[in-house]
Amino acid sequence: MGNTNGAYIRNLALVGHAGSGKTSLAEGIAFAAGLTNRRGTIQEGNTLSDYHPDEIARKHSINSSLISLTTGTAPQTTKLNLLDTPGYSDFVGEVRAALHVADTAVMLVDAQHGVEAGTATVWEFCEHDQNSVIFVINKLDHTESHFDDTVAQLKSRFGHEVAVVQFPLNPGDGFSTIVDVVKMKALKFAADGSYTEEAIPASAEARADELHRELVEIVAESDDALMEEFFANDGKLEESHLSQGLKASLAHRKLFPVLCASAEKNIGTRRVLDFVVANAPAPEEHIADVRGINPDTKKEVSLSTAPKDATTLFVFKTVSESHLGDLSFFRVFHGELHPGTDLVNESNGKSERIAQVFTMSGKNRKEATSVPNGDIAAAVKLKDTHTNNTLSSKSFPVVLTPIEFPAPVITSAVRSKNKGDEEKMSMGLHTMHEEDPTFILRIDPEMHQMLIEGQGELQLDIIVKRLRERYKVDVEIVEPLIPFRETIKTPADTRYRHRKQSGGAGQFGEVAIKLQPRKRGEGYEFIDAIVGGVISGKHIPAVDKGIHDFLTHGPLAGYPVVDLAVTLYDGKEHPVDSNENAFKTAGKMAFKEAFLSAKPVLLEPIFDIEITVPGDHMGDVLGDISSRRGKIAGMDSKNGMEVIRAKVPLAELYHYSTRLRSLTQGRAQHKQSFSHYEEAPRDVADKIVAESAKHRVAEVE
Ligand SMILES: Nc1nc2c(ncn2[C@@H]2O[C@H](COP(=O)(O)OP(=O)(O)OP(=O)(O)O)[C@@H](O)[C@H]2O)c(=O)[nH]1
Ligand SMILES: [Mg+2]
Repeated sequence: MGNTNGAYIRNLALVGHAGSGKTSLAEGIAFAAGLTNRRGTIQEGNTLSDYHPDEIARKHSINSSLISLTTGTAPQTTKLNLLDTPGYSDFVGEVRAALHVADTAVMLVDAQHGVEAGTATVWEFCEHDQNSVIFVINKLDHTESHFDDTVAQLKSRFGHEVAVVQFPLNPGDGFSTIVDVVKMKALKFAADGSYTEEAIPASAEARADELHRELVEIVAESDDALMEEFFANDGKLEESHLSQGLKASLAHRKLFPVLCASAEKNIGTRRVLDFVVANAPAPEEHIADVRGINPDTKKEVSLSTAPKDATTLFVFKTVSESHLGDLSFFRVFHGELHPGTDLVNESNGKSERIAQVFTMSGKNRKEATSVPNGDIAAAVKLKDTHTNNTLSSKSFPVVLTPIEFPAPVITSAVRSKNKGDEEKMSMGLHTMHEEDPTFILRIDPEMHQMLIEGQGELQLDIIVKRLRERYKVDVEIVEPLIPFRETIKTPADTRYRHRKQSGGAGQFGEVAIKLQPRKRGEGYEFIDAIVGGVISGKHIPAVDKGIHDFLTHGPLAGYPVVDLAVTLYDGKEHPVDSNENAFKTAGKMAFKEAFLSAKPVLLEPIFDIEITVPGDHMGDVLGDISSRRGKIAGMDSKNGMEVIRAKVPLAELYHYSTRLRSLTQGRAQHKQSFSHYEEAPRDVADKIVAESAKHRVAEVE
């Protein structure tokens, strides 16, 4: 393999909307580079990257896969690290991780559907990580492919720096030829994916000239010297200047070239490979100066100041599965990594020995003797290292910017089907969180349930399936219990005497209390209004204590009681039989009676939700909100999308993101957060009260 300064490395993430053809293109590139001698297909379930049985069964990628390959003949070889990412929005965590370590995003766009929700989402990630972007318009063999419309959409969404480098000569059935406006040639593809260069047919010449000029102009705009040449030379650039300018403007996000393909028919793929080898930035051309934080001084440091023999690497993915083993995937950001090196995990201070490293292609791995700067590889899973950790040499401690994983959009509760499996369940789920930080595990102490949160139902279903396969724990996903509250609507007044005289010492306590509703959020208050010492001071706190039990388990349906005042204004005591317990019981019983006679109600949590939706789906989303007892709080427009704000009861929001996705073909997004408590409507409350009564009967039985 070439030299070790990283100049020959290209780190690419294949990204795009679900089903746009990323895995098929990766397969074609691996075949074109000679890594495989047979091109696998999604239909046959034999691709390099979708090797997991779940991926084969669903015909969609679920995990990102690393396919490393070498192309070209020595000494002019190039190493390509292709990260094939899943398009389903449930797995955006994988996409964010891949873009964090890739220099260039190869963004696939389905020529039939144009720019889709996934395209726009991934574009934002690329902006955040400042990736170079190459568009590949795929499926041009499809009879309903729309190349020109797709290009127009790309330009209007992502800017005029989107420039056509290739256009299809004969899209649709029989698609075989692409016109390349850098080479100014027609590329005719054969069934084996190879191509021959031919003269551009006369019918396409004018268009090729126009697109060539447009491309040259965008390249020239990126550099003053080129702009001068462009004007002095009648809109032309010398060939070497054009190719250098193209490379530089791609590296600095001043040009987003558009290429053509049919990944399925293996047309264009080889040219995509050649194009990225020639033009995609090498690691140091993409980010010249990698920076991080020194964990000791908390100051920013540049890796260019690190000693030559120091090493820094960043773990962007952790897997532990039977098909692959336990592996930590990483990119080297400084130095060269040799197996046997000791590094420090700067997030926990623990030392890790990197024992064995591998070059990966899908599930196949090959032991490597070193990993140079800029390269991506995997190591046998490190004991105390998780995704997002930086490992560095003792001589140059540094923490690199972590991947920003998205906040969860969906919450479910889980319960193990077999009693006694709870610990195994929580251990397994915890490990899976370490592997996939977008999956979050949370205990709800109030409702005593384990909550799992993530990016979508499919992600949670797969987690549960893996729990069964890997940890032999059977769990079921259930709707989380809603933390209702209980309160009263009218005042009440009750007197209660607790008296017991069976054998031994007696029990006596009598209290008279008044209940008064309070405003939302004002909580519980106990007022001592005893005069003349009818209950002695030492017994008064016992009355309050007796009531306290209801502050966690209310008399109506077992939910915490809130927002009322209790005034203890009268009572009686007995010189011998009165004690703390007697007054506790009296207080408790008096409260229960008073509470149930004071028009008790259930309060339910109301959430603020904010939905971003394209205008043509507004009506559907608004209708759906009102069917969920939601109230619209406001509407706005932002970046060509409509923003709806509403208040919706939590009880109506279970798996709302799934519903929103299906209502809008995945084009809407939402955020939610707790707002306040509000009285639940009668029918909702009646159902909850009846259910809680059922539970109580069951507990007694
Ligand atoms: N007609 C046609 N079909 C294609 C082409 N490329 C891919 N497909 C088909 O489109 C479907 C999706 O292809 P994949 O390669 O799995 O797409 P992907 O982008 O990896 O999908 P996710 O991993 O789910 O995001 C498969 O059925 C492919 O056979 C193409 O160029 N033309
Ligand atoms: Mg895929």
